[in-house]
Amino acid sequence: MTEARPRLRRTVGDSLEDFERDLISNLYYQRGTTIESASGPDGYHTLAVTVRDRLVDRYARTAAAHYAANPRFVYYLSAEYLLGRQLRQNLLYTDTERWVRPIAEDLGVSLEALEVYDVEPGLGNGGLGRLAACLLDSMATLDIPAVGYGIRYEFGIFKQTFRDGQQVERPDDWTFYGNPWEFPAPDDRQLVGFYGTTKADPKDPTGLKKHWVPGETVRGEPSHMLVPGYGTQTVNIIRLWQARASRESFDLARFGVGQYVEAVDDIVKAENISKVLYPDDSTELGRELRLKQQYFLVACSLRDIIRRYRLRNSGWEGFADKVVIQLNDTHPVVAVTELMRLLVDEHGVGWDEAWSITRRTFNYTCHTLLPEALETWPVRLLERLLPRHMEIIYAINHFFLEEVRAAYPGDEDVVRRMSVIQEGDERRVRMAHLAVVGSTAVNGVAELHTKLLAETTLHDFATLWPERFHNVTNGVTPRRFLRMANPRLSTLITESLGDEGWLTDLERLHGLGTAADDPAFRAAWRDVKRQNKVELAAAVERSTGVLIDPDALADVMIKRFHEYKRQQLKLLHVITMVNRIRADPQATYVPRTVLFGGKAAPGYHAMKLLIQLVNAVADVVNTDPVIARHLRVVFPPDYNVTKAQFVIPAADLSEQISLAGKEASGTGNMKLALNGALTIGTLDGANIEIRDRVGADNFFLFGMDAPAAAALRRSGYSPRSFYEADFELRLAVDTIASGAFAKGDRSVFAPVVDAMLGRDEYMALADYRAYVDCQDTVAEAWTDTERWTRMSVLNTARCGFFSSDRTVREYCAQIWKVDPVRVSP
Ligand code: HBZ
Repeated sequence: MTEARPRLRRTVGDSLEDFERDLISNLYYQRGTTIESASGPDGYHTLAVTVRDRLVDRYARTAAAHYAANPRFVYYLSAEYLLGRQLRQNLLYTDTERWVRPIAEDLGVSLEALEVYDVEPGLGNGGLGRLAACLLDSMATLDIPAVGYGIRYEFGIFKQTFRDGQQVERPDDWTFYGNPWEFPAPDDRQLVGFYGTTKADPKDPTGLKKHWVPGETVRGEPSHMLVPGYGTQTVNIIRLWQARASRESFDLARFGVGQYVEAVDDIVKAENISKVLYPDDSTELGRELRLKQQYFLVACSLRDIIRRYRLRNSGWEGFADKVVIQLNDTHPVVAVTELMRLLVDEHGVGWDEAWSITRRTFNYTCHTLLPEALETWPVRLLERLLPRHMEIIYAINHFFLEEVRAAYPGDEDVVRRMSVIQEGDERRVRMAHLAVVGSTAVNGVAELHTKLLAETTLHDFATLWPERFHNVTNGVTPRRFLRMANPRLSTLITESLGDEGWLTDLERLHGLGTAADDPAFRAAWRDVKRQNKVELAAAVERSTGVLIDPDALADVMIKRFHEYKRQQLKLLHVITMVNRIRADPQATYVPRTVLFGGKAAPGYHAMKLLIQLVNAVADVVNTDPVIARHLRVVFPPDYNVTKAQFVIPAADLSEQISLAGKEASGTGNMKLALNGALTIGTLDGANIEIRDRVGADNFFLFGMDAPAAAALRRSGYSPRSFYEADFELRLAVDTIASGAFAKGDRSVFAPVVDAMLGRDEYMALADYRAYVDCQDTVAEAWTDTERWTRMSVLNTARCGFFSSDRTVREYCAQIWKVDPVRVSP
């Protein structure tokens, strides 16, 4: 390997003195203030850039090493990233926290006080966005050359507040005070077209090459954030695109005549593209804008990928050897057509060669099983917004259906089912089909999910191309979700295992297995959990005003509100506990705190009403002196990555109660088990793999499995028959219907009751009895403290598999075929 560039000089030192000097210098020369007059935000920003600069050094060396090695790169395309707070992470990854604490103390501030200014970039909705962040962390940690591409939404996921118990969404103006972690890179801006017309190329006899004349162009301006690896020198980047109007968009003439609003019309329209993250698909509004976002991300990123490829390579034959693109769900799938367009129309590559390159470049991860969550776009919308791409889709589909017809002569039914175009009153493009057709590998995110994908949603494709289908079970980064979130447990683990090697080799947690039998270790384990609960209790009191008992069983359900996840089932259990206490206040009960966390999509009315019901039940429970002696229900608003890091280490019981066959994987389930919470769960998603590993004795299983649920549905499911057959269930549902949680008003929560007794789409009532009985087993188990602790330790000890490092290694081996590039210090 030759060094093609001059040697890079290090600019920051690595001693405490260097760090302190840089802090002061940054405060003066970056922030323009002095120690005496610095505000909290001044302190935070100064610390942030000082820590960041340590990473810039590594980034420069990473870029040089990558340039020299010219390796195959992974490009991760995702509409969402939930990165979490950056300050603590970067202190840990640069090992500078040990300096910062004493320096801050000297200056009379605490790290905790500065951290309140560390705003989490909420550029995602839930599991899919957080998975993207975990994978980036692990790729850097494993020295995998990678870039994440996303959108720099001006407003991230909304802030959730409660007014009279109802969810109220407020904008998340996350960059209001500036973001010290990002670097604008205006030189790498890209132009993106929309609308317009296409023209045939008279010189092209095949008719497959065309010329697109867009009717509108928008600039994409990138900035990047650093993604450091843990325990290594590699620092990768995530590149985020922001939409900017082209310069001509400002109408000076109109402005001159006082038409101030009209003068900036085009600017506003263009910049709306990256204005706001879509809070999933539940709202019909703004569909066109959402498709625009998707194409904007794809167009900017592909041009950037090609630019990077050309820095060291020429010709197109080798493109797929240097570039592998992972499509995170269907949101960026229009990339398949964009790469075809770039190759065929703009770079003159023949269709067949372009298709071979494209197919070898892309891979697709599916994150759902719900048919309604599979994206489709109206043909008419695509024809208008992306006319050339629609033509390319027709051509891809034409050649693809020829292949299908060759494989199944005379079977037009299979052709109709597999076609990229869905026929009907309104013809639509099936993005998942386009993704499978245009990819080398397709993967599900847990074993059951992959199996069900191949058997149901993508059955025809898995039959035609079995070699394309893979499973890569999700994982989570142990750095953020164990080491950072749970420093006490981490210290205990390190003491027990002898060193911190487990942080990058999580299977080493198995070493805790023997410690589970040591009463002193168990006592220490309990002590950590209790301290975490004391801390959580203080935070919960601050945010909700409700006092919780750190000695009560902490029963947590933290995830997006969705019918299939079945928060309604958890609520029926809570109400059953209430009814039991009311019926027999003198009996002994295991004290519990039930903690809910999660947002509902703003347009998802059923789930917003359920949130209101949770809050209403919490009110009744927490203010009734008899009930509150045994039970508390809390719902701290605005669950996000930061709050997850508070709640997860304090949890005793992890609620993973989706209807079997509906949750693709789950990742919260992994984070909680890794932190020693016991799971109560169905045989769904990755729960199955968690249970396989921690052992059936250390997992509270209940309910129907996926085949049983499917069979019940086929046989004609009647929620009412379950309601009528079970006294406690009837009482719980009737309690809601009676208006007991709405000051006697029966109408408020009537839709919840109607949904339960009418369709009960996710069969909560069918699993109710098994669930409540299983919760009784949980309560019983809780009373045997030593046994519970042992189970808790074994959960942590046996969850090493669920590190996202393992996930990334599997992607590398099965799908990406990339090798690490080491960066020397
Ligand atoms: O992806 C989740 C799955 O529900 C979960 O089971 C899995 O563990 C996780 C990671 O693989 N899916 C999502 O989070 N999906 C979304 O957030 C989403 C966002 C926008 C959409 C559709 C879905 O338009």
